[in-house]
Amino acid sequence: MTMTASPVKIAASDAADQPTRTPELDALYRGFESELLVPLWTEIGDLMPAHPRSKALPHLWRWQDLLPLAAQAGELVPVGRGGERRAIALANPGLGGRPFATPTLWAAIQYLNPGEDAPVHRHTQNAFRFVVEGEGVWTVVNGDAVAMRRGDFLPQAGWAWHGHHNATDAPMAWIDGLDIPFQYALDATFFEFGPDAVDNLETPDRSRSERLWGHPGLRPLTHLGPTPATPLLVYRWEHTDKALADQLALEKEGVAATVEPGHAAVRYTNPTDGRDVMPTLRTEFHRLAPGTETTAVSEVGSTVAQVFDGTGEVVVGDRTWTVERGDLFVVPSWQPLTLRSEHGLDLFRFSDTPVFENLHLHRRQETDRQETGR
Ligand code: 1HN
Repeated sequence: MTMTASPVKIAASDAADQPTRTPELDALYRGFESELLVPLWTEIGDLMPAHPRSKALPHLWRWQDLLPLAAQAGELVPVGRGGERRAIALANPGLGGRPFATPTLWAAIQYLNPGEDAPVHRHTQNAFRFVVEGEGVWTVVNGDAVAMRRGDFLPQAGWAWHGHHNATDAPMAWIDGLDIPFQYALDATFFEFGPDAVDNLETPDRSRSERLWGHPGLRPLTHLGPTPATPLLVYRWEHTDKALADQLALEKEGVAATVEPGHAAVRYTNPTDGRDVMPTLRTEFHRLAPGTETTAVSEVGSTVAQVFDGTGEVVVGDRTWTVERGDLFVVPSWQPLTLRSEHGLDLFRFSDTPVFENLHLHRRQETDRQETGR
């Protein structure tokens, strides 16, 4: 077999315990290269840092920049079989131009014109939609048509059939979150085309999933055995909003109801077991009362967040941004996050935390920003 140029390049280490460079040592390293071998002593610093050093960077995308570009794609680019979705992904500037928001998470803005269908397909990737503004699209998951409206969170388990249909005369944009980069790294991905047209064009106010699963604390006796993964297909804004308002009201009444003073939060959970709605994705909604600053927290794993309402300041590692409705930002692994708001802030966030928890790799640390800011 002829050898092509070796992809392995060994840099002579300048670590203190290394031998001085000699012709013999160079020949040894060339030998390693041509046999596709890499000695640990030249790599250990990168492979085993003292704490996670993500290649992903903290980054902010402004909704006022994203939305006009998505609308322009709506004018110029059809949606249909092959491309499947008019979805435009956030590409983290540290990840080499791949459409990856973080090493594990995909995030995109998707846009559907009046009367348009996004064709039916299924994939092993877990997905969700979150609606920051507008309404008029029904996402049809395994034949169940689910209305999408502002503030709604719509999870969709891997391998569920799904297509979208805009039944109104206005375009609609929303965000998608998926575990694409994670499954890509694991070589675990399967995909299948379904019908070209969305098979159920009904536009019910409430989906079948809500009618069966959407009653707090009430589990249908028809489903005491194995239940579908992610049975509830939408978490409506009215419930999320009320839960957060009640937490802040209870805190005022002296009941311990918030994460920390002025900071209310809920996690979207599976109604049958109280766990995260999807095995790879954690999804939460956070509300800061006016005049709140959160404790800086570093966590293993990465987060993408979208401002739902209000304004505030977001600090991620050494970056600080002033944010408003629709803005999306990335928190790479182990970079401390602080939120501040003078007038109140509502924030949707998703992360890969369940992966790390299940693999016993999750760590969380409240941080003194002075000491660890990079
Ligand atoms: C997908 O199916 C959707 O169903 C959104 O809306 C984004 C990105 C890559 C592959 C499939 C959707 C996607 C996607």
